[in-house]
Amino acid sequence: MTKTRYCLIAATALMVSACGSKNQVTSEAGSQTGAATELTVRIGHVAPITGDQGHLGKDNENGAQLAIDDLNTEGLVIGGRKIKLELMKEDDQHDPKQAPIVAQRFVDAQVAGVIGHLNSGTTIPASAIYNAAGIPQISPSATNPVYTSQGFKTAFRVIANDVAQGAALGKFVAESLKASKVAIIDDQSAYGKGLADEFEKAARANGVEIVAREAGDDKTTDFSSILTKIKGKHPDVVFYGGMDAQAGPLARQLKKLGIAARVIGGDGFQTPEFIKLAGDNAEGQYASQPGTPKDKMPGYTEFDAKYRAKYNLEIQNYAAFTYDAVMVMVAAMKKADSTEPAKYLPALASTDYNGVTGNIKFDARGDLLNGAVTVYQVKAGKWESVATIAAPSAIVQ
Ligand code: ABU
Repeated sequence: MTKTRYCLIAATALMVSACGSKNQVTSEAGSQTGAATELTVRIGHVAPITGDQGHLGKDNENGAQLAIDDLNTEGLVIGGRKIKLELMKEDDQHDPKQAPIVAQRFVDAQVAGVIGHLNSGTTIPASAIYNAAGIPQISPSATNPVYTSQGFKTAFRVIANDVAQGAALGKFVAESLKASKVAIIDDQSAYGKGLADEFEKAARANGVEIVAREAGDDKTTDFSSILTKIKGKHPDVVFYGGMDAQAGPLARQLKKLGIAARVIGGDGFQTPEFIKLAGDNAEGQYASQPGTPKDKMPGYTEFDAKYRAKYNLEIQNYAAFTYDAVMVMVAAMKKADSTEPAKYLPALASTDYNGVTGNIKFDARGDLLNGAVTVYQVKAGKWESVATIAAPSAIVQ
């Protein structure tokens, strides 16, 4: 009996806990052996659940679980079978070396699809493994353009990429902040360095002088030597390409060193955690987030209330994007009337779905079409949207 790429487990007294059992089906649900009427279909979710990005990873995982719970409550029938969805949860610790190991675990478990990874640095190496196995992957948060530039038909994201984000930030710094001198620091990750490169290109094209380009890494929390170098260059703005666990201390240390420059960066630190970590220098800082302003997203207010009620937590960042990613994947399964990757993949590629975050359609590479970028500023201790910039192109050339 040939194994399918997905795991269907009979939800009966005969239920088993792993694939490779006699309860697996060979093609569509109708060929399953046994008396089961409900089938369990596993979807993988992966993000850093432990470590300094654990709050972000858990936020994504919570968003995915909410979608799974909503879909199970709604009741799914696909291929003539009642379907119960199950989220297989993994932690890649935002480690590019760990990502392929987790990806192989999903392949071995024959998941129907993967939601993740959170980081570009993990999403990119893992995507080759999913592609080789024919398993659809939707990242809710990885924004480096390389992910969708590898020619993989299995790779999608529900968030605008960093070509769009870097261009929007470069334009904002020049036109809205009227900055003439900018210092750039990145964390040398695929995301942080990639976004900093895109920002640098766009800022220069808009007439901004780049007075310094420095780098820490994705564990750096002491920026004193970098900031001491930068201080003498008198930047109006310090751009940081990286995540909130680093951007928060960076903002705090700027003030301590008497540097008056504003901090600006991308979605990696447009979080409540940044505000907490930046302490008395959070106020007035800027960060962008792909998408329209959250309070204008079609289902965001309702989603936010549901999330808070279920988890007693505020959303960190990508929970709604992750919710949409699961919904888009399952909508494709429904449209194809199959949970088998090879069968629902074409339906996924032609997605036209109105989600919590907006309309989701993919271009030929799997990038979100028409993704806008919004810039937020911390005002009275909260992120408030201050500008929305239409993406010039969501496709890297
Ligand atoms: N988009 C920012 C955080 C995730 C990443 O792309 O690495």
